[in-house]
Amino acid sequence: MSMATKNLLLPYVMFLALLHQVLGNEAVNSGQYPLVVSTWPFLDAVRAGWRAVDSGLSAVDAVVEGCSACEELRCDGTVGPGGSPDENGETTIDALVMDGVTMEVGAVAAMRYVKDGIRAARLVMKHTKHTLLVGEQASAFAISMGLPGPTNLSSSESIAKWSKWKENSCQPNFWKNVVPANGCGPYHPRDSLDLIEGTCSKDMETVEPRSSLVGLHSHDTIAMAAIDKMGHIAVGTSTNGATFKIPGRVGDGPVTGSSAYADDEIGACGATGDGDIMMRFLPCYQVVESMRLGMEPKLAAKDAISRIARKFPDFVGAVFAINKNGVHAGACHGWTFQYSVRSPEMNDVEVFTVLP
Ligand code: SD4
Repeated sequence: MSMATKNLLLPYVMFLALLHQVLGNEAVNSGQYPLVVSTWPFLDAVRAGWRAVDSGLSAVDAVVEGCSACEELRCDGTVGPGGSPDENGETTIDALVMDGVTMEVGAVAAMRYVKDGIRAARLVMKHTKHTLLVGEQASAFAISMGLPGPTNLSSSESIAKWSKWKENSCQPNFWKNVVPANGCGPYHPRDSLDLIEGTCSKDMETVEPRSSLVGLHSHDTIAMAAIDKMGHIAVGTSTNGATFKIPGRVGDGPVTGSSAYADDEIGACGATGDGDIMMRFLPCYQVVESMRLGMEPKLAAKDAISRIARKFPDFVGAVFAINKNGVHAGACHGWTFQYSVRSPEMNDVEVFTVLP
């Protein structure tokens, strides 16, 4: 081939090489996913999610398998049945699943008598046009769709914890501005009684720091994100909420954008901590939207947490963030946070520690 012909062909060859590279990057797994990430060192839950996604199942299947494993294992006592008794000693469940491809969500809140929170959430997503079912109607729906129940969700541990709390005059609790301030209910609004009976001096309230209610073992959620082999993203959460919650209380777990959020175009986020405070800020929606505007996962996570901390300096919580390329990071406030990751270059799940 003459030099002139070579020079003529060179741009064409370079174009072909570039095309191959671009198409190759699109078609070939970059090695950064599949990926499974969860809050806390819930190793077996992440392994279950990983087995699903590594065998070719979807990201939604992976988070359902992962969170379901945590429910069965009763991770930390705060996921699945048998933990976090409410003021009546009952365990109820909040759970959510979100598909980052379709932006469909299914969730259950304050669900009684059914232990399979994440599977119930997926049934809501798959078989209804709703997003969130609550309470006993959520239980009836889940049972009618084939989940086991009705089941007593208490355990000997949850009942023992609750009895001890009753003996301790129902302290700490989630009430404020009520009488009696330092005893068990029934409670009444303090302000009106103050006016009528002048009871304020009788019942001075000790102001509890929030951290006495929301500690490491009274308050954990599994929030899990998965990227499947197709690069699709999903998130799931499951929790039995806050210990000694007022019956009917729903936390951040089933609230889209608060406990978790996923958008295939951008990435995902999972949260844990004081859901009563966190759900006011939709931290996971914030994280994903910040990444959409160009923030790296680390900065997006820190920013979402500091927005809450500025208004509630004693709140306890954390988020993890992943972008669609599998880059992950975490941020926390009020406690040291750990999150777990399984990716193709790891032999097993690895735990990352984030300091406040
Ligand atoms: C809630 N956020 O119900 C949940 C529980 C939890 O870590 O700990 N999350 O408030």
